[in-house]
Amino acid sequence: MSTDEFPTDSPAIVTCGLPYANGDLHIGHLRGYIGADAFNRALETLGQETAYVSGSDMHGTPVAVNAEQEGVDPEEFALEWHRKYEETFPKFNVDFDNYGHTHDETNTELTQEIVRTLDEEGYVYEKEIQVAYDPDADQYLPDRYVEGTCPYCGEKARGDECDEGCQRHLEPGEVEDPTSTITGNPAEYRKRSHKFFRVSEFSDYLTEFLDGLEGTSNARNQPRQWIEEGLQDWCLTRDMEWGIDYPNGDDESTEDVVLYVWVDAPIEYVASTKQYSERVGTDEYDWERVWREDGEIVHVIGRDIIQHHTIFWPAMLEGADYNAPRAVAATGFITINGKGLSTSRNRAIWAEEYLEEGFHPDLLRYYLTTTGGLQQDVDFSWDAFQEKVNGELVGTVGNFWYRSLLFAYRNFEGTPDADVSAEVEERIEGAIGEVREAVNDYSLRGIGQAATRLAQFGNEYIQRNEPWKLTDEDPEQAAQVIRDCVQIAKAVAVLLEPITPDKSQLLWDQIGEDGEIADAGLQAALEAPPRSFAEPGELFEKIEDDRVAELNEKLEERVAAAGDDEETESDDTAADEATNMADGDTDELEPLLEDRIGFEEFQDVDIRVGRIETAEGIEGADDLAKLEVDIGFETRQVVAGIKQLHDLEELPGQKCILLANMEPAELFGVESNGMVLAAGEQADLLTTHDDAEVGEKVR
Ligand code: B3M
Ligand code: ZN
Repeated sequence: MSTDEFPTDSPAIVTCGLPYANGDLHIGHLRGYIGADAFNRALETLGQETAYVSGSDMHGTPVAVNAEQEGVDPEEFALEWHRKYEETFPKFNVDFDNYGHTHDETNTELTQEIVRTLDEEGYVYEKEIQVAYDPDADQYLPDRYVEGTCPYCGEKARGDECDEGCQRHLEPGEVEDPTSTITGNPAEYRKRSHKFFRVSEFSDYLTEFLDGLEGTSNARNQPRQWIEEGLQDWCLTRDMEWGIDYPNGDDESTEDVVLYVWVDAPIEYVASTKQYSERVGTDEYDWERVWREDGEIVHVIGRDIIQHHTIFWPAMLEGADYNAPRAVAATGFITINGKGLSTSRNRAIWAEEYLEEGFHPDLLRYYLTTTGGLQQDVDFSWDAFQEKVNGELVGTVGNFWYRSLLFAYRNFEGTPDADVSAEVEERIEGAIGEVREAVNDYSLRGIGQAATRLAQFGNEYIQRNEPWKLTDEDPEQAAQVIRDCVQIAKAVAVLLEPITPDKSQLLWDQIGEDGEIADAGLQAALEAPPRSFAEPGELFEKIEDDRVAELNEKLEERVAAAGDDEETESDDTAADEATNMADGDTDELEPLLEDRIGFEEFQDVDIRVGRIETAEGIEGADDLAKLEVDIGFETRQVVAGIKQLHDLEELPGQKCILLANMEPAELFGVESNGMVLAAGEQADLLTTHDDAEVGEKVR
């Protein structure tokens, strides 16, 4: 890994979290796979050597439990889903260079080799622990075979993850009040010997690693806290049959166990790269250089698996003498109509369903990558989808493309013979710069916005110059304007290609370019298009209101059929609600409120200048910080959703603005007595700039 900006001289590898091969893919999955695909394509446009790999996650209880429910052998079950995924991804233009699976030979061998190395290097030891057991089922209860309460946040949790609360990984034996998911009986505990990885020895290494880690801020800030709290060693084995065997076959203690799924799953990133290298040849792409020397490793993941990717995985890589990841970009969750996506309640947009409705994949790609920043939760509704597609893709991009190319075709049979004006060239260069910056900031939305804004500029440019009036009055000037517009149209297509690869290709074809726009690179945005082209067609189609009504109805019906019951709602957790400040979607400005209030009503709001005295994280709450704020008369304890977005150590001493007569509330067991005001995606804290004293009222 280098610390240079992209493009660098080292090859990159982009990965996305492996889907468990255990059920249909939905929009929540797609956000990650499309996001990583778009990022990889964007790197390519910068001229970065890169590859994009992933694979199906075949092992562990997520697969074993579901296969058991269907009465099928886990291998057969997982392979069937794997094959479906292989078919589905290309339909969304998710273009993996290699898509393997964790049960194949490459991954099995590599996993055993890496674990053997860790063992030989002294990073593995054996320990007797209490393991949950169900006497009726006569079975040990690893991971999803057991449920209980999270010892960190008190939410309902699975054996190995606090999936509904603080998202932490849980070690065997940690979940409180364990119940067997097989019989519903309380679990018993039995002594078993298991292998442990000395993660605790990597604290200093990981602290330094996190300081240099790129990607999203949540992937640095959360693990820092876990390290501060003290790292536990990590149990590497599980009492089950389905999985990869521990490498030393003759060791009795590992006879009845397999490796924990989270050991072999990330190794598939390496195995999949190796398969790619073997296919194209190491001269073309060298997996060992990437993973063992100087590759730029970029992991795109869901925010629920940050711990695996910023603690366990880099510790494994370091222990086995592999290269460290350059970036971990952790995406937020997807909600549907403001509520948690729930596969059991059928409140999801399924990948196949989306396609069957006849929507082009690029529309969803655009929606998912440009609605909100990467680490924000993104709400999907058919209404918002319609608004975004009709407004930005049809109204701005499509409209500009079509009107400028049609005008060029009708009046000049293609690109007019002229040089691009200095103004337009500069504007395009600016947009290229914005894309470069966005890629280096891991901001997909930034890429999309650079392209859409350029199209918007194109619309204004054509409107301002009115070429339709010029064709008779000043044909030369008309040619100039249209020449500029064709260049802008081409540039928008080039810039948008990582997000809308098909539509960009179609535009590329329409202006008479040869080959693949994906191979063209960002500089192509400034290169002259061919002289002549055929009559263009419209590339985006408006989504009509009745279509949206129909889709909403379908969604409501199937959620109702699945028995949506607000009483048992567990997807929208307290944690999610408490962190709205960090996650609020600020892509579009919120509309202004119509209702006016009088000065007296405003007087009811007591806003004060404060000074932050202390700031610390709240245990179990990933986004919340506890602040002590001096407001002149007294010091207030306030909970704010800013932990991921600010360096807490830098806050003491800073002035802030506090809503003092806010009803007290309790969040994660901590009283919040007021609200600090902030704006924007990064929770920019409001403050005063001159002589306002602590305690003074804001009017
Ligand atoms: N299979 C799915 C998840 O927990 C899991 C990812 C593995 S990535 C190495 O999101
Ligand atoms: Zn928890």
